[in-house]
Amino acid sequence: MNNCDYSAAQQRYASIGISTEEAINTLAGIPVSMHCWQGDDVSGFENSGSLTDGGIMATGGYPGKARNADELRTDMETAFKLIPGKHRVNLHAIYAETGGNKVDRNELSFEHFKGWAGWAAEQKIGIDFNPTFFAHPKAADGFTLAHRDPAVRRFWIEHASACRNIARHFGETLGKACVCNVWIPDGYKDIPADRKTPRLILEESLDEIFAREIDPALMLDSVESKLFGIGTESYVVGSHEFYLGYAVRNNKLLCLDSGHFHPTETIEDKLSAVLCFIDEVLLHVSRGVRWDSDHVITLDDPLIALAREIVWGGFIGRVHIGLDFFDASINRVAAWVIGMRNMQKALLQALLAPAVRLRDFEQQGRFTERLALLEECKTMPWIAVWEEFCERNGVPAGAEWINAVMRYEQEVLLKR
Ligand code: RNT
Ligand code: ZN
Repeated sequence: MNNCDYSAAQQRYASIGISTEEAINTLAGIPVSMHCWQGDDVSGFENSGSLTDGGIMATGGYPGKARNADELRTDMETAFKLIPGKHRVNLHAIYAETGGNKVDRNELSFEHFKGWAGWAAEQKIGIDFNPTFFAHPKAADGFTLAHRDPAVRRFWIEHASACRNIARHFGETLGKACVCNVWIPDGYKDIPADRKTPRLILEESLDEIFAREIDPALMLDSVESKLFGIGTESYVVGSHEFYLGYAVRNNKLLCLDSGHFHPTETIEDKLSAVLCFIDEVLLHVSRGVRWDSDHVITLDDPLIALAREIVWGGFIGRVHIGLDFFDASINRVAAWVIGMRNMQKALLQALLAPAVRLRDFEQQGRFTERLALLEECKTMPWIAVWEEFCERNGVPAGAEWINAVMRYEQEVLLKR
């Protein structure tokens, strides 16, 4: 791309009242939390249980997955070199570095994440965190925080508490609040006779976990709902209604994962609704294909619609954007790059759209013009602005990034 394409685009946007410079600056200030678990198919470093026990699954046998924290960090650094802007990394408790010692999840402490914290400080990025309630013998029967056995429940409450503490330390060390997101797999394969009791137990567990007040400048609690999972096809304790109610009542962040609703149900419409009642939202941007399959996000209509809601609703400061997919059938570094760049491209398109004009049309009942202009936006020269943004950030603007990943595959990944 050359400057003349950018200045032509700049002029074209100026003619509809949009400043491309402003869009670029705003985009530069929106971090996306890149999930570490795409790098190793959600394996983590513990080897203690099966992923499907948590109702999730990574399929595919693409070579070169990261086997330890150093490899995972190097892979993420490689991805970040191909993604414009400064972002965040989303970690799970199973990525603890315990120096070969077995440390059970209820005993984890910040000590085990010093390697990550040091690296994040060096990279000048923030960290987000997740307790891991799956792939563990104590989750093998499908219940964790909603377990009827108090001893099992205790273990998971301790784990969650340990994780909040780790998250707080990340926030303190890195000077950026760490979002600590609770997702549990609990539920039933077949028709339950009692939907109520597990929910009451879960509520009690959460109350206990969150009883300790932590400064929101350091750590933010969020809760993630789900509709169904593998082995929990008929009933999930932590449903959308459950956590929406919980978040509203207890002033928590609600996490909306785009794969956690009915297969044709998208999440863009939920943002302006839930943000009437809760302060902040966490997004797990994902792509379900027929089920919660966690495919890499593409620049599709749901993604564009979601980005528009974030931007046009004025919610940039209240929505924490995280990605959540894990495809083991393609190059994992490429999966990150594709997903991150798509999220940013969707945001850029939203930033470049004539939102004020569209709203004016709407207010005046001029729906023909609203639809016509919305469609015109799709083919405006936003790509020239994207390329300019990439160039200013020192990353490849177009498809050249793929060669960089393929070189890395040859030189590093295939040697693992
Ligand atoms: C599972 C949830 C959850 C996980 C990650 C690994 O359905 O989406 O967020 O994907 O925590
Ligand atoms: Zn998720």
